[in-house]
Amino acid sequence: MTNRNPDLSLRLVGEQSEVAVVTLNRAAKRNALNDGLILALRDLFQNLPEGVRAAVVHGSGDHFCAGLDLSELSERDAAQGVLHSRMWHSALDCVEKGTVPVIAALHGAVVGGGLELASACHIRVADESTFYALPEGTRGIFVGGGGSVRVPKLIGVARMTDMMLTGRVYNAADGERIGLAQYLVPGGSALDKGIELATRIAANAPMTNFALMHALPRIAEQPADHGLFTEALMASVAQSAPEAKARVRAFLEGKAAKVQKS
Ligand code: 1HE
Repeated sequence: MTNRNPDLSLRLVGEQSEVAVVTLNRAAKRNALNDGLILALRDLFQNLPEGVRAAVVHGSGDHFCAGLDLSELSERDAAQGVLHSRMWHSALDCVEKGTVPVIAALHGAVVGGGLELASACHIRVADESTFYALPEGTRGIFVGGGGSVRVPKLIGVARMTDMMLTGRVYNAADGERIGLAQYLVPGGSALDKGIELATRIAANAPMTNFALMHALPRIAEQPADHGLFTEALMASVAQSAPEAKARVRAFLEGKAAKVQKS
């Protein structure tokens, strides 16, 4: 692994070290994301160890992440500002469109760039202490880490506009209700739940995970006719993988789990 930034750590869990647990380690600064930490995230997700099949991102201390490190918001001209935002884009693209599904395990503040990081993940698990905000509006700036593309996909343009115009803060329960997180769990249990889900995801056929990460979001943005064609191509690729054939055969032979009523 190329990451040597002490503000970011990686540990492998699971019977075959198949789950990567990525920890933001800047609790004294509420895990605010400075340039070094953003680049370390990019490097880490570009170079996950072989054998890793799913990842969980969480924050140390009382908060997930306080967003952009405001102490680095120095004088930049327009071109430098664009390049800085593009650096965030490339790092968070490595999270969203990397090699494995990523779960954000949330607690405390998930604000500004912290929400942008969380929204680049595929699943968000929030504990009861979680709160969400986009204080960029009140700081006189704008989102720059992909938030204007990803957050409206979760909650819609109207809710994001309200968060930024009025400084509205959503608590954990309301966050789950509007779609900021898919799971709401008791205080202190988001990381455990995230690892549990990641372990389950790691056991999927790799082609299924690939299709969900790389085909589904693109299909959702295609015109229906194109989307249906892409879906057919992806379905055919997935079905023809030997692992899919083996899994279907196992079910037909009564050797695989049935879907259980929840
Ligand atoms: C920081 C940052 C930060 C804390 N950059 N240093 N994000 C924000 O506007 C959110 C700003 N932060 C907060 O509102 C609060 O810190 C929290 C609600 C997250 C946490 O509150 P609390 O009471 O636990 O901590 P604190 O006392 O406010 O902060 C502890 C230290 O962390 C303190 O430094 P210290 O040297 O005085 O101990 C804070 O200055 C420092 N700290 N947050 C720098 N964000 C790609 S564009 C994205 C654009 C954005 O993300 S804008 C939104 C930025």
